[in-house]
Amino acid sequence: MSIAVIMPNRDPGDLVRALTRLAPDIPVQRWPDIADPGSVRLAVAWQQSEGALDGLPNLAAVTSFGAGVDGLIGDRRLPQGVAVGRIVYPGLVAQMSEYVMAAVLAHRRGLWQYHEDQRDRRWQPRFAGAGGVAGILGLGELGADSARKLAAIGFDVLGWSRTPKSLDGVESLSGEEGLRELAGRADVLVCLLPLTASTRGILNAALFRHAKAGCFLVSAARGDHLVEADLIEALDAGRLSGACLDVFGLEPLPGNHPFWAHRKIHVTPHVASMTDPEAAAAHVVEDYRRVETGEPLQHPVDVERGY
Ligand code: NDP
Ligand code: OXD
Repeated sequence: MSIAVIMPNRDPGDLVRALTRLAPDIPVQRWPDIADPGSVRLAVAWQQSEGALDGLPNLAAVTSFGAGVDGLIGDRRLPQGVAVGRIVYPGLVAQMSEYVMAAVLAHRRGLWQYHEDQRDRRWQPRFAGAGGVAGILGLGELGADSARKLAAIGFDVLGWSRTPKSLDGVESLSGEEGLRELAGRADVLVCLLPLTASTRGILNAALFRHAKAGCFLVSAARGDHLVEADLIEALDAGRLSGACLDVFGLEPLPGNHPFWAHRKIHVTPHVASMTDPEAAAAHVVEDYRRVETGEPLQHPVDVERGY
């Protein structure tokens, strides 16, 4: 029995080496060179091409090489009946919280503005109090940690999720009403939702109209949460004060995209929380063992629900 690694758009070398080191007893096959398709029990996939999971008759589970599963679930040829999982581990969660706090604090303390001032040799102090209201969309593995950490450094934190949550220092909101309330109160809006049919395009003109004047947006989950033209419109109209974006509808962000040159937009190249192949290998080996012993995956995904 074996593991298949299916990552057409990135070099799977580090992951394969780590798997082999951690579990020399488990054969690992790299797509597209699957010499023994009948032996594959678990596949690790990231941006797999449609059909890459076909022809594996004993496949029991697919684990996404990351926390997001929209690419996996969006595969129209995802084999029916296989368990779907994803990789989440403490370091992945901590990286995202660092990114979120870095973006929120850089905005809060005006660091981007001072960076521009320095370029122009301008000495211009601006008063910037402390704290404020942070609104987090999505209180899952990533959102809940960011919410707790923002609360711990003095922010009033509102969190929005499908089902109500009880998290220390975080006011839980849900439903359409809750989303509008959060938007209206938050100085900083952070999106950490999974991309599903109900969250696609959620960062749009209607939401920005409800947003508190001067709200700052951090979008770090998936590019298709954001209606890009609506963001530019809200920034240019002064409704939002700025945005820090890690994810985009099209990645890499094309060179002629207006986000690159927009003075109120800060772009990072989908790096908020990158999966570490070593940590991923340990996770994958454990998922494989669970498949073989008939236990559920560590982070199972509800395919119907979309996350
Ligand atoms: P989880 O599945 O753990 O959490 C998702 C959260 O979103 C849950 O709180 C869920 O509510 C909430 N949610 C889902 N749908 C809705 C909805 N329709 N309305 C309101 N709330 C909703 O996800 P993670 O926290 O692990 O990850 C979030 C996303 O971050 C990933 O899907 C991925 O796209 C992105 N990501 C980005 C990375 C980057 O580097 N930029 C790295 C890693 C992940 P409930 O709790 O009630 O179910
Ligand atoms: C992920 C990502 O989903 O890197 O893990 O975007």
